[in-house]
Amino acid sequence: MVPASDLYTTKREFDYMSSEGITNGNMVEVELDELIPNNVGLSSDRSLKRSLENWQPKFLDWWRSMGPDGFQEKDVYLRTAVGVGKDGWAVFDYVKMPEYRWGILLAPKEEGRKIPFGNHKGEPVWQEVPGEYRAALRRLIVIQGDTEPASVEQQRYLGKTCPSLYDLRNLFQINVEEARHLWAMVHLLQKYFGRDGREESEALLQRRSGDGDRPRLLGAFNEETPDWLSFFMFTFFTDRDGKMQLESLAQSGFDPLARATRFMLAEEAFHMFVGESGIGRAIRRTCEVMKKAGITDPYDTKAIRALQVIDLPLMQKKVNFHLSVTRDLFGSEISTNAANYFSASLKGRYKEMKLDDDHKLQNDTYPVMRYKNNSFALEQVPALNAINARLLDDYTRECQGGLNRWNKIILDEGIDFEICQPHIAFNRQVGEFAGMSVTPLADVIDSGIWQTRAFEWLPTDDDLKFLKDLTKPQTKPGKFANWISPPRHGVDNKEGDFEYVRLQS
Ligand code: BYC
Ligand code: FE
Ligand code: FE
Repeated sequence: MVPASDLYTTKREFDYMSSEGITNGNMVEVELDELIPNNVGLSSDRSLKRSLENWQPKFLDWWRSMGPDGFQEKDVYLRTAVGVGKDGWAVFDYVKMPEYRWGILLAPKEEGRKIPFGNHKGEPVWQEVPGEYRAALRRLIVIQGDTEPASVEQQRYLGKTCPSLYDLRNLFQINVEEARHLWAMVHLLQKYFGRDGREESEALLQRRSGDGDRPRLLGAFNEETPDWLSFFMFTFFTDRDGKMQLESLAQSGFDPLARATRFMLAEEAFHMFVGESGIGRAIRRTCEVMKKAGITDPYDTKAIRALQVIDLPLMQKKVNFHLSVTRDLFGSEISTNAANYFSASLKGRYKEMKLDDDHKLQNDTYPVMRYKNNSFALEQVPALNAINARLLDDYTRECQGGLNRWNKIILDEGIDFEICQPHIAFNRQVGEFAGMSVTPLADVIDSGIWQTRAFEWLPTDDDLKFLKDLTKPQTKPGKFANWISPPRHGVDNKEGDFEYVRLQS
């Protein structure tokens, strides 16, 4: 049986969209001939059209200077969303990236939609920003918007070391889609937040990932993505935070935000697929090469690295790093900000509509892991304050699904190794466990000792150098770098040696 993660991705995304009703219902015409393709009736909103068309060249300047380095004039086999319906979803063709049709696409309006949670539960959803929530909504949209270009900046140099044209194309697909997510948030800012919104849209193009003076807003988006294993880890772990956050915003009482994020979610599925399958392929290759060389000890890293594949302990270290940094993106486990967002009906919970409670949570509690009296234990706290903790729990469960599938590959190859999630308190900078010195197995230790042992748990400079040296570009159609297996299926069902990126053009 083909594992779910290996199924043809567009089908998965399409199934997701169908299950969420994104592809059903009455579709608003997509204005495809406009400078900015859209299904928001831009042609009849002159001032918004003008302000977005004014922002567009600045966006393109940003894309050219901070988007993929090189490759801008190459033909890339990309999927462009030209509509939110069945026919518009999967249109594949060769495109030069700066000519990609970045558009504004909202999931269809649900007639009669009612606010599903918070103090305004049951009221009709808002089509305009309620004055009292203006600042909070602006902040949520800006934070969401800031992560999108940040990830493009982080991935800027990866094209140069791609393991195959297939992977190169997937990288670029993700990059153009993250840039479209920026468009989605900029549309909301410019349409609903007037002058403030226009200023925020400019600032979104001015902050830079990792910059000392003007960094991106959230920690993980200022880290480097220096090699392809990091990229796959990022798309598995960090894009999945994106998914969880977008799912929460997709519940919002502010309907334009709910509709924008619902359509973004459909694209997110592909990003996580790239991460999960990428790591799975690297694991499979490592195991195969080990077996062929007669290496049974996964900790014989010297011998394994000599064969130019990534040892499993290093994969575990990368998991430890990306997972802990991404957990920080959920904010403090116990957070009054999150309680306020929820009570104000701005940001809900994962699968809010499927949860069986009053969706107001004023009298409920939720168990949150805390460190007290020298031990970790669950403590019941007011559910409203535990919204971030709950989302992090949902996220942890989802991650485990992927880890189980990777471990199945290792098991099937007959190698004795298991990739695990480090303890929730490991290496945290935000929230309950910020600043504690905790091992992946939950031992709380002296901070000096933690520092001297960090090399056991997190990638060292030597590890990163190994990865950097390993990832040499492989750009022959149908060929793959030594450290990674081919995927099971091509994009858009293309044959193995399909030229996903025309480097000669
Ligand atoms: N780094 O109550 P707290 C994606 C600040 S990823 C730096 O703990 P709250 C994507 C916080 O701002 C999804 N600062 O947290 C993925 C606050 O500051 P003030 C992005 C941080 O507010 C891959 C203070 O600490 N979307 O889409 O409940 C590729 C205390 O706040 C961090 C969203 O995040 C941090 N990690 O929750 C491309 C959704 N964490 O007020 C794209 C929108 C917290 O003291 N954002 N702080 O100055 C939110 O819902 C919330 O802002 C957060 C934080 C969940 C991020
Ligand atoms: Fe995104
Ligand atoms: Fe994404």
